[in-house]
Amino acid sequence: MVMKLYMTNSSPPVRAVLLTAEALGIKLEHVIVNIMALEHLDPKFLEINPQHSVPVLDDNGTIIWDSHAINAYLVTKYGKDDSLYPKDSFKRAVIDQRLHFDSCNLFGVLRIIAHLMVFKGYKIIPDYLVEEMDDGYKTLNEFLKDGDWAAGDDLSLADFSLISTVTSSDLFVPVDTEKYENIERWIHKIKELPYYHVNQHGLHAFKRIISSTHAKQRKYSFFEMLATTT
Ligand SMILES: N[C@@H](CCC(=O)N[C@@H](CS)C(=O)NCC(=O)O)C(=O)O
Repeated sequence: MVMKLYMTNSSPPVRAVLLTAEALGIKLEHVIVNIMALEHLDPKFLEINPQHSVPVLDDNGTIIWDSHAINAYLVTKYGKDDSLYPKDSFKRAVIDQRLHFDSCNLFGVLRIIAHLMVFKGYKIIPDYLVEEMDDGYKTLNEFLKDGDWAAGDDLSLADFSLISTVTSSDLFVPVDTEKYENIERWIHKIKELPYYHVNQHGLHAFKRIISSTHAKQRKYSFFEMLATTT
């Protein structure tokens, strides 16, 4: 039976799963959860995922949420090989570190910014979040110093999570490509993957949502802001 993916393709974590499924040649039935219409808070959806987030995978009754967990599951259970998520303990630990970095740092900050803009009516991104995002870019640029891909010399799940996040966060806090040229090189490389269009497609939907918020960065620094409020 075809696995179901509860999703909305504007979501960066959903796009990370769609990239993984494409890379593995897995077909998924898409079940759309409209977050703008708050369908993720519907009691029926909460029964499936009490964390009320997409993506959620339903593999014939086995429910998994969190894009990073879903991707690891898909490779482990359905991958023809383990290249995207190697069993080798050190290689896997490096990929896991990048995935947690995505979750806590880059996507973690993006999620807060998007939430403030889309649901809380903020028109200006607080300086602190811009600085946090930029610090994430700086770290990612370092990761990319020694290899073509986010976790070294080989394409892995880390690339799928991080590219869907970075191409989205770039709309709020643009990546300074002069400062972070490794990120620019990496983005170009990922765009050459034959299934990259999956991310691009959802990114357009994300762009449409956030362009309606007219988000702007602050023009003054966090410390200046503090000075004006004390
Ligand atoms: N760590 C989760 C994050 C998922 C997430 O935050 N998804 C957002 C959409 S981009 C969502 O469902 N937001 C609604 C909510 O959490 O209430 C993952 O990687 O799947």
